[in-house]
Amino acid sequence: MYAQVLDQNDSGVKSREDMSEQEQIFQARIDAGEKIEPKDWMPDAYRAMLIRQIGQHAHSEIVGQLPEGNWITRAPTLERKAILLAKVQDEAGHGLYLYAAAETLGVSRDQLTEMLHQGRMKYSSIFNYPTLTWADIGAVGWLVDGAAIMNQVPLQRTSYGPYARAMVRICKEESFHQRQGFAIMMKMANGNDAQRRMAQDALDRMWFPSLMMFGPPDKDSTHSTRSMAWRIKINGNDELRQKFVDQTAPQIEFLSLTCPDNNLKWNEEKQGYDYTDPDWKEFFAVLKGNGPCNKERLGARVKAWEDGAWVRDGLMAHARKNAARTVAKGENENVQ
Ligand code: FAQ
Repeated sequence: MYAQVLDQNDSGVKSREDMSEQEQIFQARIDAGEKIEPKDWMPDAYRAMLIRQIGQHAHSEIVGQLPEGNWITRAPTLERKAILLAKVQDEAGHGLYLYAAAETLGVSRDQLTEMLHQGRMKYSSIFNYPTLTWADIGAVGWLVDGAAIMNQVPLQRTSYGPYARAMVRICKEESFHQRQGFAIMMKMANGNDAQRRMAQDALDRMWFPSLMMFGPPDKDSTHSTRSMAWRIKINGNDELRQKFVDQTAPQIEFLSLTCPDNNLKWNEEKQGYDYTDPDWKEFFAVLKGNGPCNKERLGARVKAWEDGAWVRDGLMAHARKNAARTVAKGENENVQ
């Protein structure tokens, strides 16, 4: 059922004349800023678009734990370890809220997980890059969470109620994550020469992959037009990328670091920074599974799923016994 719905996920926008009466009423509700709730009628393609985006978002939160989890045992102080642990736990929580939001659309978490493991669903490209030094953990919080918030704050106003509500809490937590990342970067950038070099190196490696998080340029975006007509997405990919650059460029200056993009320059006329696009060939190669860590990340998720089978089996067996006990108790009471 889910795969069938996903297959109907074409990207064209219907003109009002081509819409059925039901679709017109639905579109009018969206245009009026109403929230769509799980039991409301919705076009199959709207449902599929949401399952794809929310599922991909949930997978990103879960896979996103891996590059940071890599540093929990190596955090430089007890305090930093406690903060990083809390952050990674938050990401797990975000994944769970999002899987729960997707489940309201009629797809189970197990189905979404299976699709991820089969390579039929994606997660954010950024998590296919390695975290090589402690400064990378700062850069992940500062740049990756920074980009995530830029994209997610508008999603609090997305048209699907359960997704919009999940985003409210997620955004609050992401904003703490971004600050902790920037705090690490400040410490490193104001530290000794070796620490400054590590901070610069982290920025050099993370800058362009962070810009990729917003998706391909609008002209190559397959879903934007339809997604924005349904107010699933509120902004285009390029608009949010520009906002991120405008927000981050002064922060780079504040840290006395150098952006790896030599063309980054304030443009008075457009009241924004000019910047170089990331290498889109690299982006699409990462999406196809050929990034530096794709195999490692997916391998870790599949292993965790397989290693956890006995826990799921145990819980299911317990649930079955409980259900049988409840039925037997009911039958006994009926007999008496
Ligand atoms: N990576 O037509 P569009 C986080 C795919 S959460 C991989 O423009 P759309 C928290 C796209 O799926 C980060 N794939 O797509 C954290 C489509 O392929 P498909 C995740 C990408 O959906 C921090 C194709 O390219 N955030 O970081 C990417 O309209 C730190 C064409 O693209 C969300 O998921 C990409 N970067 O716009 C955790 C937010 N970009 O599916 C731990 C919600 C595009 O047809 C540590 N999602 N693709 O096979 C969105 O806002 C949107 O889905 C976009 C993409 C903007 C990401």
